[in-house]
Amino acid sequence: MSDVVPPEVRPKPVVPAKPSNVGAPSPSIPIGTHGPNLAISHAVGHGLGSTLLGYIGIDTIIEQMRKKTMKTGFDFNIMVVGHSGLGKSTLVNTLFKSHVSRKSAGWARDEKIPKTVEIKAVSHVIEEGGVKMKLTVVDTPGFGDQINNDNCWEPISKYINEQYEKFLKEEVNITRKKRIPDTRVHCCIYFISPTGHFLRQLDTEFMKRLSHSVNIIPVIAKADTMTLEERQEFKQRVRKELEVSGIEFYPQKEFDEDMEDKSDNDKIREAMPFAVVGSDKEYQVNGKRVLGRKTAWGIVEVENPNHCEFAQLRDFLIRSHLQDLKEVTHNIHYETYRAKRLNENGGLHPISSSDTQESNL
Ligand SMILES: Nc1nc2c(ncn2[C@@H]2O[C@H](COP(=O)(O)OP(=O)(O)O)[C@@H](O)[C@H]2O)c(=O)[nH]1
Ligand SMILES: [Mg+2]
Repeated sequence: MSDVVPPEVRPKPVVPAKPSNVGAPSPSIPIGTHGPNLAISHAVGHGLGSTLLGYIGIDTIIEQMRKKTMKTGFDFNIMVVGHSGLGKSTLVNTLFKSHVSRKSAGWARDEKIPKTVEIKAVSHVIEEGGVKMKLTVVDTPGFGDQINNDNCWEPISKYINEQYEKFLKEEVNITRKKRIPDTRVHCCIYFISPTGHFLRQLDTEFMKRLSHSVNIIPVIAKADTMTLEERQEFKQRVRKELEVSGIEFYPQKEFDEDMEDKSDNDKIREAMPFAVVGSDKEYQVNGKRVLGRKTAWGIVEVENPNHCEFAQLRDFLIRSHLQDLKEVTHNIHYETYRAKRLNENGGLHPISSSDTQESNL
């Protein structure tokens, strides 16, 4: 093996342009005996080092992944839970700036409170900047609306597990789909009543039971019905109660990946539960059209951080943690379900594709 490679002028990379930070010193072991300039990167092993000899193009993986995602799009499944009238449908419409909730074919116009918890999933494809997101909103009308709300978390838990089961069956099929349709719930937004008092028993019961199978994001609904002081006090009280009850909401401390993650997520955890206001009506404020709620005293602007914490929730949910929500669902919640199922079954037997149902979402 020839160890010493004479310095040579390498041709410039054809695609793409070398980013400015390429060529900056990277961790490498200088091989002192073979010449003053030769350096071989640790990770490259017996190959020739990338540091000195020119641009390889490893960083283009990002662009390649971007192109793939643009082509295939991605699934995002969001569930809303809380008793009726707390603004669940409105908030989802506010988040996605369109009528993505309560728009299924066959959804009764004069929606009555169901006698038991119902689960309704409605999907839409939303496209922005050439990226397609298949959004599924899972609504749970009837939750907490009965006189006796015992076990009303059960149908929700069943739905969540059914989606894991569907995914698992697809995975163990001999002939697998190239892309398994993902109907697993990536996050469950839990709406807390803006009572200013305490959490209801149902709230703690639900979150306790479900927090190990889905990412729960608690929010305080209709925050415009409280004064700023009441809101702050209530938030603090809710945080304390969640801690005392041992409820781990998303982002869970134990899944912080490094110190940077921890410090970012600590800030989010300290600000949760976000006190939100939803609206799908637009108003003109200072020459700009904004989503807001018109009251006798003025307009509550949903995206104005001085008015409520909707923007913080939106940034967290979509702009910074959407990918992580999907990863935690897949790597932690689904993995737990999968391991349990495979253990209890002595290994799930492969099933033919005709045995599984096509996702109808
Ligand atoms: N004050 C206030 N009212 C809201 C808010 N969000 C929704 N609403 C109103 O509350 C009612 C119920 O909202 P909806 O989204 O249907 O609640 P859901 O039953 O939880 O889906 C509607 O009249 C909404 O206009 C909010 O943030 N603040
Ligand atoms: Mg609704």
